[in-house]
Amino acid sequence: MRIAVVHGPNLNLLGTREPEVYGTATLADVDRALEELAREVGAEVEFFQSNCEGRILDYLAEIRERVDGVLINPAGLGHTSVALLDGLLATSRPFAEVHLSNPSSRESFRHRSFLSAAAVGVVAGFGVDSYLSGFRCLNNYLVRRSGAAQ
Ligand code: CA2
Repeated sequence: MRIAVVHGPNLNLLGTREPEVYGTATLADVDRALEELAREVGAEVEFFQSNCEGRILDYLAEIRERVDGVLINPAGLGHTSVALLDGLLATSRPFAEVHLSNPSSRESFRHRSFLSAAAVGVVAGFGVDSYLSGFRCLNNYLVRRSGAAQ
């Protein structure tokens, strides 16, 4: 399976600020851990981060043909963007939503996600482990689904 990992706005700052909320790992550390996990489970992975919503939408439109699923930390866009939901749906590929922190235990404006209802699953609150669990679960889901389709 080939999975695209998308990191939303400001996640490039990971490990540099607010370590009490988001931990000390950098985005490069997260990507390295995912690369290692992908090798372990025999999956392929590619990464994308942007602070610009339009660039994320363009990327989603571009990967449609080459990936089987999308793992996304939408960051703040998850709470605000119907366009991001539409972009994910337009890929016609299953996606999983992950968050480092648990948005449900934070400010009320973080409680709503435009993506969650359309996601295969959501993992939140476990720091880098949210990404790793989300990746493993999404890969298992895609493998099972491809077997069932044959
Ligand atoms: O917990 C998460 O992963 C979030 O998606 C992170 C978003 C936040 O808006 C969501 O509610 C939950 C914020 C991403 C910004 O990341 C930073 C990392 C380090 C320093 C500053 C921002």
